[in-house]
Amino acid sequence: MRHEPLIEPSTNKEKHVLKKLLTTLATASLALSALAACGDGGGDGSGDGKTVLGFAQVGAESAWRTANTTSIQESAAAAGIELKFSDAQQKQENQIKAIRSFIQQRVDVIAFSPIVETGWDTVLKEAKDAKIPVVLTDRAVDSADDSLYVTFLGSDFVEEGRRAANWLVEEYKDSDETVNIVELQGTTGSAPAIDRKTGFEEITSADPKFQTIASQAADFTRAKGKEVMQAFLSANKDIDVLYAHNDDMALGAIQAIEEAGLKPGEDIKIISVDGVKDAFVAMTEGKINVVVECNPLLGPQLMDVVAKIAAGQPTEKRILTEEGVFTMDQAAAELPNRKY
Ligand code: GYE
Repeated sequence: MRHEPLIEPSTNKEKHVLKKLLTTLATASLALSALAACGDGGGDGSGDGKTVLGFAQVGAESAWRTANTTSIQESAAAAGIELKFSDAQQKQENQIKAIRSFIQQRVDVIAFSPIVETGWDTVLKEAKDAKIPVVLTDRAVDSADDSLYVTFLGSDFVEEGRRAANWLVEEYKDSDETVNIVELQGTTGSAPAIDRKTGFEEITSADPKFQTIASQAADFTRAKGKEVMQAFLSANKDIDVLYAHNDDMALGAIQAIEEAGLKPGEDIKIISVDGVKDAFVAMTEGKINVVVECNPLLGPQLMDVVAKIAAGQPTEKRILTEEGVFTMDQAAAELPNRKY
């Protein structure tokens, strides 16, 4: 069967009009690809056909964060994704600026790890209006409008808090005495600080023998962990357990405990979260009792999501990372496997 042409010019004039139309279309398409190659159009900021990802990182506050950054940089390179990376140095305003700059540069996808949970709606609406999809990694935002991001890839921090408390319940199952707990919280207002506290309290509040006698933010850093632990030690005579929301704060606190003439891991039992190499070393030395793992190596999963989005494929709204719990007696066997 012969296919009828959609437009069949019969007269010379019609032929001329059609020729002109085709030339105009060809010129327009050339112009469009040139625009895309300029780096500010067509949703391809690089011009060499690569997907461009703008990533706004929290900072470099902990070993976890450093491992997370390396993972993202290495996986982007391996996946052939062009990465524009910005470090907000633990300031929300810097992260907002970075996101605005990514919008201006018209990157294909924006990903970021929100320092705190709230205050993102305005800038996320700007990204949405510019039709640039946003992926949340590691930390979530607290927003009523979940259309402002495509997916959230990261850990379940509430569950991590529960796992930390479950170890405690097991450790003290045969004792009726009061257990005095001090807590070093992560950055105030951040998802891991809020959720790790919530999950821990959910379990410990079921038994009145568990008493949290002091709880304060130490910003996820070693220096602050040490400083706040010193304050806890001088204000409280009888601390049984330290629950630190991350390893760096626990490692800082260990210094304070040792300087006070006490034995970390014995006089004061230590529960921590993350699972970085130095924490495993501390466990093999008997100074940390248990570490709840939080995996920073999100890069490969993030690049998969970015590639899917760039290809117009659907993604799940929530992507969880898989994690375990490690106790002192398992530390030596696991230490050689720790990459960060
Ligand atoms: O636990 C801490 C880091 O958001 C899960 O941030 C992350 C946390 C991690 O500074 O070490």
